[in-house]
Amino acid sequence: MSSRVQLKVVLLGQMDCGKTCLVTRYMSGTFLPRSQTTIGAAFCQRNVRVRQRNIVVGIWDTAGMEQFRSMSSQYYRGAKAAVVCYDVTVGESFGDARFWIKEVQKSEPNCKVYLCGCKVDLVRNGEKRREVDEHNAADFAEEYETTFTETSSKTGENVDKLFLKIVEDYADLLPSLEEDESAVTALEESNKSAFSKCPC
Ligand SMILES: Nc1nc2c(ncn2[C@@H]2O[C@H](COP(=O)(O)OP(=O)(O)O)[C@@H](O)[C@H]2O)c(=O)[nH]1
Ligand SMILES: [Mg+2]
Repeated sequence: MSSRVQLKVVLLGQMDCGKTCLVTRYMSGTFLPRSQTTIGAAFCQRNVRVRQRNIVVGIWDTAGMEQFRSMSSQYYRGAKAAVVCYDVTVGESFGDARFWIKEVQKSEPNCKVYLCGCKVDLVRNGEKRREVDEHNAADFAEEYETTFTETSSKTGENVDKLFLKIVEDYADLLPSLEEDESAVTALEESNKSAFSKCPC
């Protein structure tokens, strides 16, 4: 049975920068070594327990529309978090990140943005040269008031941590459990007094 999504997370970024692999690693703990273009609408859902709450997280992945730099407004609608990805070995993809941050901030001003440098394993093992400096990316993230991290979907580095932070940030904005309880108590009290006033 599917539950109602509370926390909508959207993935954004240049084609091939690693978005689908990031979602796959988080959802199933696996890595797809072959390039697979996301076909059709990609959506997945996961229940996460944080701060003594169960939160239903829905993750939307782009379906190739990113190559035209045009996502439908429906894609952004209601998103509470956006993971804006780039490839740490492709400088141009970092330039694109700026575009996506502006797009999401324009469409959903309350959506929290997380900047994510993907494929960091390629520079750690010397397979590829880094084209995006970590400090520049961190400064850039600060300028746009976003959170910054570098991940590898191949090794799993920082992947769970990134999504856990997204869910925790969301949970921190919810009314506290005590407030929920006192609201329920207040409601019960008001119901009681409503009954006591009942003429029948
Ligand atoms: N080494 C390495 N390759 C990656 C990583 N993430 C994605 N890739 C590869 O990069 C290519 C594009 O990845 P994909 O997730 O489909 O990109 P998308 O178009 O942004 O969804 C694929 O061939 C992946 O196997 C990573 O963390 N490390
Ligand atoms: Mg994809």
